[in-house]
Amino acid sequence: MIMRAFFCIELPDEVRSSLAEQSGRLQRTLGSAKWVAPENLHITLRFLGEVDGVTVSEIQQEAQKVAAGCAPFQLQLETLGAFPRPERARVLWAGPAAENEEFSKLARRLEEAAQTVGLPPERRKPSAHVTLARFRNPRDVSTEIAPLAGAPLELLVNQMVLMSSSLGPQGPTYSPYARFPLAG
Ligand code: 2AM
Repeated sequence: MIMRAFFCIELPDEVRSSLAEQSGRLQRTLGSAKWVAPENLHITLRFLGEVDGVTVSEIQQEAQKVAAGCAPFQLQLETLGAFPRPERARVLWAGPAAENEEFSKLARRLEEAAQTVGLPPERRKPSAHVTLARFRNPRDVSTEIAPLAGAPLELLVNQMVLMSSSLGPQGPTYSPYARFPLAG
């Protein structure tokens, strides 16, 4: 068994629909890009890539321990932002205005877990964000970067999800594979 997978935080319906609405508005001004479908909006904790059955079972054991050691926390989505920077954006996102320590801790522990089961290290620093769009060619979105309408969108992060992803011509389809309640 080989599965494309990642750990993420799911969004409550009201946060998802608010982001979908704002994404729809941005779509009308920015146009051509790969816009993330509303049902696919999420906050990535750790992308695993293609993993085999043994790795999936081992990472679940490690994730269990991580979740047992982290307490639920609040996350506020306050602003639009862009990677690597607004003037040459490849990714347009919604997220907190500043680093969230609890998110960073959870992501750091998952990074350790991934390395424990033999996955290669992730070089990118984890940052809490919901990807709204990806641009094939970098573009200037600096005039769009602003606080989110109706901000802050608040969510209680009380579990993380191991998501499987299958890639199709219409884009990815995500299915929750396992859930890990934060119980620390
Ligand atoms: P993102 O959080 O910035 O959007 C599922 O593909 C998720 O894993 C995406 O949301 C994506 O980033 C993240 N991810 C990280 N590295 C990836 C990679 N090499 N390929 C695909 N997705 C990756």
